[in-house]
Amino acid sequence: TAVHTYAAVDLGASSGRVMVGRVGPGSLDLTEAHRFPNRPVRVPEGLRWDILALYAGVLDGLRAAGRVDSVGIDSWAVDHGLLDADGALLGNPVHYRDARTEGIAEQVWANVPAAELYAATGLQYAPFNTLYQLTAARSSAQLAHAERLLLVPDLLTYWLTGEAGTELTNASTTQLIDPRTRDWSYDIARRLGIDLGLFAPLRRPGDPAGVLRPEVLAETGLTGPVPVTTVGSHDTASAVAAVPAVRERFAYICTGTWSLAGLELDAPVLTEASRLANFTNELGLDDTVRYLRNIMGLWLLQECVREWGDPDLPQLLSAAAEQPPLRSVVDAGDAAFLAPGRMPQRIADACRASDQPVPDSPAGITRCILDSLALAHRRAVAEAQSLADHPVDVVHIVGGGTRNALLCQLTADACGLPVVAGPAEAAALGNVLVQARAGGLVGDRAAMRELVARTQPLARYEPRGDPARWQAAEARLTGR
Ligand code: LFR
Repeated sequence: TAVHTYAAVDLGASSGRVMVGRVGPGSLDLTEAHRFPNRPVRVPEGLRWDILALYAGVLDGLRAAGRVDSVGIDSWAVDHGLLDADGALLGNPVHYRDARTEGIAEQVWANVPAAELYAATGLQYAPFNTLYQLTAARSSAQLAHAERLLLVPDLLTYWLTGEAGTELTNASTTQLIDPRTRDWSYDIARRLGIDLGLFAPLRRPGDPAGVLRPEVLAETGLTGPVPVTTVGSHDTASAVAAVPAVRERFAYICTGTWSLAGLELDAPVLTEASRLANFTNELGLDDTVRYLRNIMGLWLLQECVREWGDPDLPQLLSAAAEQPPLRSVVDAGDAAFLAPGRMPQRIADACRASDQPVPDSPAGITRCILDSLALAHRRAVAEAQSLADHPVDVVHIVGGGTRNALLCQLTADACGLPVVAGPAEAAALGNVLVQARAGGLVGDRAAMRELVARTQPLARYEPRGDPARWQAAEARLTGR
């Protein structure tokens, strides 16, 4: 038939899903085959991913998906498993919110100054970049016994196919890739004592990644051969690939646990001003650069909601919409919010420390979070345009946050630009489209985006009110 079917495995920080995409000439639809929770586990040695539960979820999802032409896998970035000489996994992958990287960056910068590191790798400072994780682990027994390091999607691909590779868009989040050559930063790795021999050969979105092993076929009830295709295995790379921008110059915000706000560029911006503004140059599809800033995102709200015992979300959001606007804001880019736990108290503390009213109800705190996110979106979108000298006329919001109409409207208001919201499952769609493109079913990146724009429901939000209010709120945080 003219319609092809693809399984997209998309793992987020709080849930994983296996989606089925059907692509035909001019058609694209996506359905959910299986969704499962991703529950990190705290053991005596720290916070770990339950990688076996995730792999079991992937197998259940493939069984539910049924016959597919190919499979692709994406997940969050930076985290990895270490394998021994027999190819067996050494321990549970460490969660990027684990405390082991505290104080590590300073040790790294003593060897390679932060400015030099940025000029070489283009990566914003985040304590969890793989580079810092490997430095934190340098005298661990596990690393001493490791022969191979596989990033999470590459590890799952290895378990499915028996073939090991390192996908480039996700590799770019390790801080060991040079965004100009799109190859390893050999000099940085050498100076920091990181063994690049741990990494399997680089592969790019669209490359073949093997076929499902016979045991996997037996477990999932599928009939082989079922190829696995390399996609933009960093979820944000897949999500950016599915931004439904057609002709306009656009900024994007990928929303979910994180908000990743920025631009798609042809070349990295490695200036000192860019480093100080903490913008990252991650790699995207087709040698593009994802020039963006990490903002805490809906993590702030997820953690509060967990603390409040899971109240009804739509009700909470409509109560938040009734709250007075911009009463108190916090810096949603602050790494102080990275660790789990006590989030309502930490937000209250931040308001107190900046001499603002302390929100005291769930609705008030929720409004403070959404105003703060919109403000952080505004700042990232504005600064990216000026640092990259790349003006835009529209902001695309993709990912789970598109379901939060208040957040979308506040973002339009704060940015003073129209917002186009959708699709919610952008990462899965980008994953599907790269597989379809590898199969010759869709053309270039522009054609992929046009197909998303034509087939997926999108909502448009016009900016309202006076953007000067947002300027004033920003001044409360920056003192400018
Ligand atoms: C989003 C994301 C971000 C990355 C963070 C940690 O899911 O992949 O892009 O910075 O998770 O890996």
